[in-house]
Amino acid sequence: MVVFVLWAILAGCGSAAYRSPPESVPSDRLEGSGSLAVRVVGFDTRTGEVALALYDSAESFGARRDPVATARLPIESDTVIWRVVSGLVPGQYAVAAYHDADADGELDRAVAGWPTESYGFSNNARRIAGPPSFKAAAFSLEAGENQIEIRVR
Ligand SMILES: [Ca+2]
Repeated sequence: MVVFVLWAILAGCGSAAYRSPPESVPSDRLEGSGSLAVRVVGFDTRTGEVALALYDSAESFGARRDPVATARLPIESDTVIWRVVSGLVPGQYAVAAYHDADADGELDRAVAGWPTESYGFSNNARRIAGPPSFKAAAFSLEAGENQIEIRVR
């Protein structure tokens, strides 16, 4: 069950459309809003893609539904940077990421259900079994530019 939930959260990565701000307002100029850059490191190979999802509540994080933004980015160097410049409202957010090494759109799992592709969360939150809580993975996004780093493993 716990493993299933982890899988479900990670499966949400890259599965929903990116919510862009109104076109008439440059996204980085919405008053009081924040932008986010997520550095992802720790890839054991440069194959495939990294799938990412940004959540703004414990409910959406726990249910891996309604992410604020998602992305799938190729791994062209040791570091992948996801720039989420979308007029984010300051507050608590959490990011889930996994290395889709074979680019099949899924987090590969062993027969027992445990992920065989590397993954990580904001704050590098991790538990031995199952996903971290939103509280453990959440960070405060402030107005202006924000940057976090996630190490997948
Ligand atoms: Ca995969």
